Amino acid sequence: MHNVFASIQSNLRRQAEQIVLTIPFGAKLSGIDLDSQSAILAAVLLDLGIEPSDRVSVQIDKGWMNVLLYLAVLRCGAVYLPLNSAYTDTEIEYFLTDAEPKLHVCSRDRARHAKNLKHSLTGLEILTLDDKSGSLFDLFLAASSEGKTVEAIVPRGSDDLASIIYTSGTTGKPKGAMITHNNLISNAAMLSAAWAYSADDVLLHALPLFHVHGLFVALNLALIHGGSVVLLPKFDLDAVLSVLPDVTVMMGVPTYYTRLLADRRFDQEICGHMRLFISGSAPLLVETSDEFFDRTGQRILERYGMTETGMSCSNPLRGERRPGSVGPPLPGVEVRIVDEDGSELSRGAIGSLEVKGDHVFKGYWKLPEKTAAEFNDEWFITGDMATLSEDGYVSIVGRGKDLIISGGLNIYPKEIEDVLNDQTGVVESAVVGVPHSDFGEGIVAVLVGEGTLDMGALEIRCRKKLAGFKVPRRWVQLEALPRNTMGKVQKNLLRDEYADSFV
Ligand code: MLC
Ligand code: AMP
Repeated sequence: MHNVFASIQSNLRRQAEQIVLTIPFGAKLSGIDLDSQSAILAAVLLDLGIEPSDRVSVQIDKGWMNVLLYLAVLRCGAVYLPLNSAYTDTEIEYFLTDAEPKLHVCSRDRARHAKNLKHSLTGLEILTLDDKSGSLFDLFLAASSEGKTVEAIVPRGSDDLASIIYTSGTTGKPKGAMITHNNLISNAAMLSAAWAYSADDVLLHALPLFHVHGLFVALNLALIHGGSVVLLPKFDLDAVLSVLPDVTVMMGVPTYYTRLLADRRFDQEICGHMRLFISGSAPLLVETSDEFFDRTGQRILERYGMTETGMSCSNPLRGERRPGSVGPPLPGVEVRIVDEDGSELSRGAIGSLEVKGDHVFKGYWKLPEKTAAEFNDEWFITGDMATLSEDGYVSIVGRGKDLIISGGLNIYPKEIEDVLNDQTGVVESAVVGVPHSDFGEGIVAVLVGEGTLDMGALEIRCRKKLAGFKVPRRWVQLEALPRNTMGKVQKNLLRDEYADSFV
């Protein structure tokens, strides 16, 4: 049995009577509650005709029903496809057209647009869900009162898909990363071994549930190997400070830690009992790591990964947690640094980071050629530039890909430039990321126009197409973009020029 839900169920049953999921001021569910209620929701999905390998796309608010839906989809052997709640209708239309889900579950305020889509997407069922209502919620209540449930877990092969998560790229449209049951089981096992994650742990979960970090690194690990989870709807400083005394582990993007440090209530006393603070998804500045250590006496444990691979490296739980480094590869992961020709470099040299292991995804949905292009034989090319020290620590020193990471969210300039270049009056554009004191990086759009461009109008049009976090926060018009002798836009010059925009 390779269905990852089987691993989750074993842990839920070990904790049958204990509270495994707590929503502050909301639901509290024991291991048996999560097991039995996900079985009821799975029965609903089976009645709706969901079969193994069918995609179920999900754009709902974070809450206990979100967790149940994730579990129910896995239990049915279907493929869980989470979508950022900030995505616009235009973005959602692309994902649904590409992934061809059988069922799309969305929040009620999204349902109207999704229903319009239904005409163009054959066979798509659309239901709504939040923690207290929605058409899927009604079906769940009805099934519950009728005593409907499923005992069995749909068996899956280790290479079968558990999830698809879309990730953008330097060229073209977002690609669906196909993540298998074995990817999830093996990565959770690696993390649990590396971090000594156990039933005694209580996880503070403030991350979104639509990305690898919140869904797999945090939730999946806790459900398979951990004790309980305190689930906050989002990262809210007051809420985080109020639940900190009740938890033992926190995971977050660097912005969470800089926001905590900016608040004087965050001190040694409030986190003295904490076992572990973990950071990832974006570089944790050495200054942040040091300031955190000075304030709390604890060193944040930084790890590294990506959607396609789950987690690859982690600083050690015991041993040196080295600021500026993401630590050695996890047990079962191999890493190497190569030059432009794909030949392995010696220790200390900067090159392209490649990884290998059971955690590496199966490929991009319906894109075998793009998949092949991201592999160097059996090594996955991460697109990150890194060094490997003599003692085996990896440091990410830059990106080989044109990528901005803002508040832990990946933003590919090409996607924004495509939207800007389509606007009347825009001749060309270059989008760059520059330091941002809260988000790590912030977005600047540099434009060349036929006349004077109306930046306000451009921003509004951008917002219609792109999720809010992708909309540039600074707009600049130039006579011409700086180019090198090959005609390539020199983004490094633009980054230098506008470096002070958000600090
Ligand atoms: C929100 N906004 C952002 C943003 N998040 N802008 C830039 N970058 C972000 N990350 C904008 C919104 O569009 C809105 O602006 C305004 O900020 C307020 O929105 P909000 O939702 O209230 O913001 P806030 O709650 O402050 O959210 C910021 C955040 C959140 C940092 C707490 O983005 C977050 O939780 N990020 C974590 C992302 C994550 O999980 N990454 C992991 C990816 S997996 P407007 O103008 O539109 O109204 C991965 C692999 C790995 O990378 O290794 O883990
Ligand atoms: P995503 O595609 O959203 O999964 O983001 C993956 C990317 O986030 C990686 O390729 C890195 O560029 C970046 N990343 C993740 N963790 C770290 C980290 N600890 N330090 C630096 N960059 C990171």
